[in-house]
Amino acid sequence: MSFDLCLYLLNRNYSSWSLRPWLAMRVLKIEFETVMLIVGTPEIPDLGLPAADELMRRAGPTSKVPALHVSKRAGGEKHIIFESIAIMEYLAEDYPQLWPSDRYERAYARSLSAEMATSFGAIRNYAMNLRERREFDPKFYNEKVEKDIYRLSSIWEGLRSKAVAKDSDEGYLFGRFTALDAMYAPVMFRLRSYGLRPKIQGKHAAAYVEHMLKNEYMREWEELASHETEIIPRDELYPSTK
Ligand SMILES: N[C@@H](CCC(=O)N[C@@H](CS)C(=O)NCC(=O)O)C(=O)O
Repeated sequence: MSFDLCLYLLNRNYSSWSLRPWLAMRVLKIEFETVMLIVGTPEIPDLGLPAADELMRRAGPTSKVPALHVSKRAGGEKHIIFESIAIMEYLAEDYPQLWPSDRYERAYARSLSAEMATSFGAIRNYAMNLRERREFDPKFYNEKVEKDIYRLSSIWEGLRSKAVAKDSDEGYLFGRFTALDAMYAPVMFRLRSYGLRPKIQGKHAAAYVEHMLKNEYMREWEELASHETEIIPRDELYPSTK
C-alpha cells in the first residue's frame, strides 16, 4: 500500500523534537515532505503567543511538532501521528531496522528512548540552538547537569564498548543506527553549543558524540538550519528559564 508522508517541523535551529524523527527518516532513506512552521518572524515573534498557537494547531491535536501526516493515496484517508516515540514506532512497523533486532536490546533501546523523552531536565534546560557556541561556563554547571551528563556518559560508554567489538559496527549505540541514536541527537548539539563535550566521561562515549556530530544527516540538518534567520527569544536564554 502506498502512503504519502508529510512531517511537520518547527525552526530547525531550535527544534530538538523536530530533529529526532526527521533524522531517523533521512537515515532510513524514507521519502517524505516537510512542512516548516516558522516562528521568530515579525508576524509570529515567539512561541506561546496567540499567533504561534494558531500556527502550531496546523501540526495536529497537541499543537506540537513533530507530527507525521499520513495520507493513503488511493483512499484519501488521513492520519496524524504525534509524539516522537509514537512516530518512531509507526515508522518501525515498515522499517523494523529502526530498533535493534535482539528482543532484549530492543527493549533496552525503548527503555532508554522513553527515559530520554521524559528525563534529563537539566541538560534540556540548555536550549538547543545550533547557532550558539559558548565556552564552558562553570556558573551554569551544577550538580543536576553533572548527574545528567554522568548518566548519558555511562549509557553511551556501556553500549559503545559492546558495539565496538561487532564486525558490523558503524559507530552507533547498537552498532548500526537505531531510533535510540535519533533520540539522543539534540543532546549532541547542546554539548557542542555550551562547551560541555569535555564533561563526557569514557573514551567510547566521547567518540560517539563526535561520530554523531559527523553523521551526514546531522550535517544536512545543520546546513538547512544555517539558512534560517529567525530568532526565537525564549530559546536564546542561557540558562533557560522557560
Ligand atoms: N512530547 C512531544 C514534545 C514535542 C514538543 O514539545 N515540541 C515543541 C518543539 S521542539 C513544540 O512543538 N512546541 C510548541 C509550543 O510550545 O507551542 C514529542 O515527543 O514529540
